[in-house]
Amino acid sequence: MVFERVLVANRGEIAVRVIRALHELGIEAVAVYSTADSEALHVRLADQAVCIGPPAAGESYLRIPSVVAAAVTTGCEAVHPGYGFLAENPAFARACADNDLVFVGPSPEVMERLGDKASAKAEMRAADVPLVPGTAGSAPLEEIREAAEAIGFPVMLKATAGGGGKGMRLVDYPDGLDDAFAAAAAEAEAAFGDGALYLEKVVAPARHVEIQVLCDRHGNVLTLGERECSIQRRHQKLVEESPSPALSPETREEMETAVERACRTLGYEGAGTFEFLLGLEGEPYFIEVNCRLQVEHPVTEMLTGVDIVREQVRIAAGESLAVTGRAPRRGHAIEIRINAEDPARGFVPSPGVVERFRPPLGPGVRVDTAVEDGTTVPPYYDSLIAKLIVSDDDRPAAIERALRALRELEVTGIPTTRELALDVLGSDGFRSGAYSTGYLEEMEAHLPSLRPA
Ligand code: MV4
Repeated sequence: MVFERVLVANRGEIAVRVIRALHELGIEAVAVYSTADSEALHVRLADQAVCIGPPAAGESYLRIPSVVAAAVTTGCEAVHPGYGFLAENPAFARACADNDLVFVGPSPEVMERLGDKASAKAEMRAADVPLVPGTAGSAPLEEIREAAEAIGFPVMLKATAGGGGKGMRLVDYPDGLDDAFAAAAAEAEAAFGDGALYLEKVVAPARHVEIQVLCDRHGNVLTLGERECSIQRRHQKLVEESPSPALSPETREEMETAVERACRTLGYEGAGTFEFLLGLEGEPYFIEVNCRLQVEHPVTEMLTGVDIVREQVRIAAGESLAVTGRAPRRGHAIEIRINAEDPARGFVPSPGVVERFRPPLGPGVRVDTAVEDGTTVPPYYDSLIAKLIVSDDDRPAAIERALRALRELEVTGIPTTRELALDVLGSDGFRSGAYSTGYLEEMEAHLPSLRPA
């Protein structure tokens, strides 16, 4: 292996996940931490740790000079950004390169082209990936109005700099377009410093399905199938699974072929995720690319046996993928996110001290977490405290295993989304597989954990 020491520019369960991959490759791991995380598991598992600032992420995990300095002063050769924080920041990737650090991810140029959603769509159009009909790029109000009249209402306004639903507006009628345009542009300007908008036809009801890829710098591409991510609430995913109950083998192959073509056109390197909406007939429409490892990557690892984080590091070191084309898959995998949130209070984050954390064990069960008995969950960061991932021979068996494991999981001291997940996995709608992105909102009145006590 080309690397001896790698900086892990993250915290929580994903920092722990990356440190494990590094150690298995015989690589030393250097952690960074804020003063809120001095006792954290990722700090204890790392071979060295550097304090990079106070609790606020803007003054620690998001501060590019501090993270780069931590890598340089400890003699690291590469930086793994995890997800969130600086993971999709081209300026960070560039700062790494300027300091002779290998950034584990695509080039800053590719990140820039794909980070702009309108330009990402242009790249995908060039590679013949199926797109949602709409404007060719960002456009002024007059042009958007013309396009909306041509497409027909309802339409969706989206921020080119957006993602995760920020700066997005559903417009039902022509009357609402001016106000929605102004509101979405202002929201995008405030959130991203860029108010540019583009227009799309609305896909509804829709399912959210994403394709995982790994690409090396020698032109090899491995596609690892899809993850179905439609069980979400306000753009926070709760359950992910693979295979998607909504994908025919033909559509899956069509999507994987299209994504492979796009990766070659782009010169993509590293792990990436291509997000699609699936319409009522299961027809795919590309929406955006994520240039990073994703929270739900273990679903694919359980399904394929490929260690995505290990491959990311090997690719960054210039090695070739051992397997290319379509990754072999077996059975069915499901991930359940456990968040420190209070369902009784509209899912507000509920940080605090975890009194007891007893993870489930047994066949086909994996838990990714940085939480132990007595861990303090700080209020400054994401509320994700653990991911439970299960796999089994088929979907019904995987659901039963997930339910068994969820019942075994014990978290005391703070409220979590565990009960909600039990309700969802036990519901007829989830078991049928015929759910869309509106499922959780539609089910709210019927799920016991969501009824006020
Ligand atoms: C859409 C859509 C319907 N039609 N685009 C939400 C987050 C962003 N990444 C894309 N999103 C959507 N884009 C068109 N043309 C519906 C959504 C959407 C959604 C997408 C995936 C998962 C959950 C969602 C929840 C609400 C809306």
